[in-house]
Amino acid sequence: MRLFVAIALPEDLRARLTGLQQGVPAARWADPDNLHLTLRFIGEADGAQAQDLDAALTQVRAARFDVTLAGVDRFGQGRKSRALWVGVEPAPELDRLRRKVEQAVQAAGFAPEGRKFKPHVTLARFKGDPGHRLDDHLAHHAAFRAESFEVREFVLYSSLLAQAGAIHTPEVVYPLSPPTRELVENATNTRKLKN
Ligand code: 2AM
Repeated sequence: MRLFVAIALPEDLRARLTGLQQGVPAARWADPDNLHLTLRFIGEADGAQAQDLDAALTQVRAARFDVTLAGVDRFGQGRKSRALWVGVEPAPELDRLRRKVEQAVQAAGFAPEGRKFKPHVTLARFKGDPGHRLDDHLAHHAAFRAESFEVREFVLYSSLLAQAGAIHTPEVVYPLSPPTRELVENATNTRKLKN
């Protein structure tokens, strides 16, 4: 199985992102159903490794948080551009979740991720030179900013590389914790004490 851990995007946000999936003829646009924010690419794993991974990810504890997608950019330069993507506004909670997921992945026996985390949502990939149309696209959508959304869970996906493109299937969903009543009550108590 080819696995990765990611944050799924709400349907209305994915619909909005499809508005950015045009105007670059050389682009191989990602299927709108597949648009996601990768936390960790795992790669090939057998059944036992997948079970260990699931057990470790189940231990991850984190609270819900908001994420805002903004800006467009590319991986690679000029003729060697490889991907067009939407960026993510800095969110310390996202980095914290990413670190916890990374710890869990390593606890399950996988090698550490060598690359720096650059949160993004890939819109398109390029095989050849995308030409000036990619520059035009980046300039035109530079000010793109979506409504923020609340991340309530993260997902372990399997990815099947098919002729028509990758098919991503959610295998396990890991909920993040909601703000608890207890915390609200504690906050009230604290205020009372101070008064
Ligand atoms: P990308 O969208 O930036 O290409 C599933 O393939 C997900 O894992 C993709 O979102 C992809 O990110 C990410 N990924 C990270 N490293 C990868 C790799 N070496 N091969 C394939 N996908 C990778």
